[in-house]
Amino acid sequence: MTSLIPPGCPTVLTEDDRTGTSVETLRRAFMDNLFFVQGRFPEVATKNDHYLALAYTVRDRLLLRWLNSAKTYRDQFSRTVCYLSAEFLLGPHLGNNLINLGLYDAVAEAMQQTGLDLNVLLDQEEEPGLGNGGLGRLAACYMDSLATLEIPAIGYGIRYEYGIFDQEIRDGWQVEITDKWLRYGNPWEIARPEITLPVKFGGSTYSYTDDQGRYRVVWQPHQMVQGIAYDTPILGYKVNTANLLRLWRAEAIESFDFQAFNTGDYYGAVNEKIASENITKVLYPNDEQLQGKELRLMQQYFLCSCALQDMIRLYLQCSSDLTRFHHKFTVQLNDTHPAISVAELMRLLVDEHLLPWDTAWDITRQTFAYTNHTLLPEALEKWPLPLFGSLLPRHLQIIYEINQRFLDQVRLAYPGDQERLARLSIIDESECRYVRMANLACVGSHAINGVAALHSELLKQTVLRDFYELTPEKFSNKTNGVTPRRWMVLSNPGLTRLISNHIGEDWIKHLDQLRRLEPLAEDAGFAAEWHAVKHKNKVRLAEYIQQRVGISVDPSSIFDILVKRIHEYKRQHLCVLNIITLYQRLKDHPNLDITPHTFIFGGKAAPGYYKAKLIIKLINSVAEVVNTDPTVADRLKVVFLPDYNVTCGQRVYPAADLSEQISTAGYEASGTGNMKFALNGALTIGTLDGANVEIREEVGAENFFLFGNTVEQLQEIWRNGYRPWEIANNNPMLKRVLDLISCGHFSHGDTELFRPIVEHLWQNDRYCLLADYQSYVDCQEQATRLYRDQKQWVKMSILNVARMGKFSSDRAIREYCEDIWRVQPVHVPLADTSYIAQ
Ligand code: BZD
Repeated sequence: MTSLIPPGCPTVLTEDDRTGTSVETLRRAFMDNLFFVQGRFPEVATKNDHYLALAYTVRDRLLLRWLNSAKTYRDQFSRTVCYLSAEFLLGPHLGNNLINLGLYDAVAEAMQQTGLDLNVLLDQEEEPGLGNGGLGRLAACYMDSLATLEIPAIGYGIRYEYGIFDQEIRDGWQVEITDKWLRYGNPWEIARPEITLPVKFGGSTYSYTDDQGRYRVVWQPHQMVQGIAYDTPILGYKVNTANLLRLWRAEAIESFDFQAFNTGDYYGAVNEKIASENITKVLYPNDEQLQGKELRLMQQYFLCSCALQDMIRLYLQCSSDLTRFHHKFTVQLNDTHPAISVAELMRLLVDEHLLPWDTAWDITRQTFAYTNHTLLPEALEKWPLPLFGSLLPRHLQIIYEINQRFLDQVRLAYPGDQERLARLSIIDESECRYVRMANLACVGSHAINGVAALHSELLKQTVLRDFYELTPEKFSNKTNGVTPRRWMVLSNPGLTRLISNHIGEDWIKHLDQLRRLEPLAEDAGFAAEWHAVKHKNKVRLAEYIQQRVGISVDPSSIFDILVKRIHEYKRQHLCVLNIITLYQRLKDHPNLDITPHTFIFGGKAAPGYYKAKLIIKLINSVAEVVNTDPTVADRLKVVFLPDYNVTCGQRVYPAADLSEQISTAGYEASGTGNMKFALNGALTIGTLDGANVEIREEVGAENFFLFGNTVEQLQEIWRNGYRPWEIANNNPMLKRVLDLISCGHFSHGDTELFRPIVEHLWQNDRYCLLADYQSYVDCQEQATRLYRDQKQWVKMSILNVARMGKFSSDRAIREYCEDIWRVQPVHVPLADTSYIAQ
């Protein structure tokens, strides 16, 4: 193990204390932190003390790289990517940082010498759940890749006091528990109370002409809060680059408190404080009732205002010429949640920094790019005008101005086309009036992208069609990717070792190199090792299931896994229909020779989404019956893993045989779980939806279980009048399955409980479960039959992994860098600690 400090370099702190990486140094630094940071003797230290002492030991080693990165960027005034996202679903830091530092084995050894088990300490970490699902996790994978590729980047987000709720299952139902992730402190962040920025809300505006004849607008807010920065270093894999994740927490501004206090309104002052702090209190779940939630709009604006003010602050430290702002910063809008940034940057440039409108508009458009993550029309954000105007009166004026100028251009391009004008307008004038955030994002950005090839095509044909026709050159596709560091190296050490033993370690940074595994797919010895790794991972998951939910599952059965947020379009209930079909077959033919099958589900439902919660209840109800029926005799098992999160995902993906990616074609923008499964050697059963299409293209149609109607076929079905009841009446097994649910077989005789689900399937079936049912059941049978031929299955598994190189987030980030951000890597030189002395 080499020291980070070059020989001969004068050290102020001894290298051993903060930067050393030998086992002995790590062990000593850990003991030191246990004593001086945690204030504990080894005899009385708890697991959490041990975890924190280790976290601080690791953090010291991060800080060295972080400060060097910051210094390098500052010295070079490096072009920087700012990733603006209301969510960053990071997952636990400790293991990931150990992997990226290359210190995992050394620390494991140091802990062992101290009589501790690193795995136990890793389990102590409470993950920051600052995201709902795919969108937030994508932001985290992208931060990892940006640092690994040595791209200067800042992630800007919100430091929610409560992240996504913890899920408990009681009597089969989801119960939401608040996520107090900060309860025991967060060793990975550094508070920056000196980086504090004011954010205004409400009030009114007035205008005047200043003494230089300039038209000026002043916003007199009703409320003012301050954003305080909390910084977390994001280290790249085996590089010196550590980028910044800057999350903002809202706080009352003291002078406001005192004002109220002095007028004798003490409780008013306290209320003001509470109201301010509420802004970053809780992450909103991704349900559809978000529109109209004032606090949500406040959160969004708070994030954007803090982030943009911070960028301008950093810019002005090095240059006073704001007209070149977009040369220093390129800002990616992660969906429309931060789209109000477009109006905020205009406000800051025009009102506060006195730039002419046209100059400011040029800068703004060249600064922003927008990623869309959904095709669901009801999920497109829009804010009622009265709400928007009362909270952000100046922004509404700015949006009107942007819109007027934009619509003038549209009129020139499409004379007389009033309908198109109405569709393109940032203001929805139908019924009650709204601000359409996707329109604002499109108008204010120089680039717009979808997150998988199919999704990007459908965007152009559906929700963003008019924008595509107007400015086709802005549109591109950037297929999502996932980081192999967390999703293979950290979570699947067995597979990582096996692969690296055969092709070296380059694949971890250059995932295309996995191709070199292809010839090994025919190698019996390699296949046997591959199988052994998967089996071991399955045994580990089986133990976890036993301990977590008390269900014993057979690691030799096929592990068929569906983990993701619960939503009707993701069709968890289609999987349930297949389970009931298998159950019914076993009841009809008790001696039927079926492949022993373990179905594993996991995922949270938005608290306000009743149908999704009912689907969880249905899964658990079916599990209860199937798992205890003596006729089934352990050949079928159904498990619902509570509180699915990143930590749980790290256990689940490596243990999967079959990955369920069964959304209705045209609804899943991309999916990223599909990539994590395939990278860990699971075969996919899926529809032609989102990135499934590209995964199948890469791994080969013969190594992918495809079923279901395509987007075009579904369009045809709806055009001809979709009649799900006819499908059910003409398919005896399907009808029996639906009837079995309706008659209360899984609900202790209650015939009402699941009626909302079953009735919807009979009568409307928006997500076409019945249209895809038979194809799915047949495909499932084909997959499970093939599973009996382990030689063939393992070969397909190896080929899947070998051909998944495209789905690294490194590839995705390289594409963003080249096509959208036009940003180059900046090498951070090996640790120079000399300035620590200054
Ligand atoms: O984004 C998801 C899509 O559904 C996936 O198909 C895609 O792979 C990922 C990443 O691109 N979208 C979300 O996860 N969306 C949210 O979590 C969300 C959060 C708040 C409000 C609305 C949606």
